[in-house]
Amino acid sequence: MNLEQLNKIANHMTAPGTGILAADESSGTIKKRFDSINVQSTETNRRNWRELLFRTEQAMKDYIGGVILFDETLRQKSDDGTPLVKLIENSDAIPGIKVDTGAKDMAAFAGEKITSGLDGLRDRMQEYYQLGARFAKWRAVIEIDDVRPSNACVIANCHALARYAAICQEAQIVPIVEPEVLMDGGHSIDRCAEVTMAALKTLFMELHTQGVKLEGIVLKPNMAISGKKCAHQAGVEEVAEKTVAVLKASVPAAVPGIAFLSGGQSDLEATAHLNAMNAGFDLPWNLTFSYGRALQAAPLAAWAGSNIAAGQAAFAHRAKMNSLASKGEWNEAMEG
Ligand code: 5MM
Repeated sequence: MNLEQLNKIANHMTAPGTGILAADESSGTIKKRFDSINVQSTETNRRNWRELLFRTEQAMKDYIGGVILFDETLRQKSDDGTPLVKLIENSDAIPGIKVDTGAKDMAAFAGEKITSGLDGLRDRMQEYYQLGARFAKWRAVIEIDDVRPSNACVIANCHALARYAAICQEAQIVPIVEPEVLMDGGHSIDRCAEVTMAALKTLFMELHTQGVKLEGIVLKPNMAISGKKCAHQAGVEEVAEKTVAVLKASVPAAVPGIAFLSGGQSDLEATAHLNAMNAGFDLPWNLTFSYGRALQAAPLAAWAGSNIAAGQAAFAHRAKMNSLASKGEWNEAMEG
């Protein structure tokens, strides 16, 4: 393993002003997104949508350091025969691949999930590297209420994340490690912070046990945030302060970059929270975005299956706003 090279890739994707586009929706998820704009989820439409994003040239060059792809997209070509991976590389962004095979029901712990995909992963990694992927992503899903998550759920998911990360590094691929504590539910921000802290502490213990080099990973966590149904919604400053406190207490400084998921936050919330953290705190890591919905919701609605220019303009705008937030230089007036 060439750790210096892994570290360089992790830093490239999370450098101030730069973040990651999560475009790795699995077939079921992209169908839901397309349903919302009445577009059929065919292979061609999925290709057209993603090509639109990757051909937003200036925004891709200026603000996007990495793109997470689904297996299908990694193999697709545009109408003129250019592989989509090539479009990403041409804008100096790095192509990556989602390698987990989804969150499945856990045995013995009703209502909880364990992410699958370790079987055969070592072999799949070789092919993904040949196809151009230089980083990968694995997402664990942790549900939260008064009693959940169980220790079993947290430990099993963190163990799987660590084994995945070790396999990635062996194949010279940077692992994005994503333990997502969901926003769904009526829990308070303090309960979310408590569970997120426990998950991250377990994760870094497992990463250590499995021999993963922290200099060659990117962490993709949730923010500490109120549950969607919680009566009291914490404000921007409280989210920033509590998220930074959790991260500082659980993420070693050797990690080069932390790139948040948006998790169902509105576009503006996701940008404002990231900005407040970068503007208000001295941090030992790069702190940026790896957003799916908070980067794609506005352009998807603007595109609506046919309006390429409007879709690209909306994507360029959100990417720029989040780029500014990754430097703590955003304010709401810039939203126009
Ligand atoms: C883009 O969505 C990713 C894939 O989701 P599925 O496996 O459910 O299809 C997802 O992992 C995403 O990368 C993260 O949840 C972050 O996306 P958001 O929308 O939360 O920023």
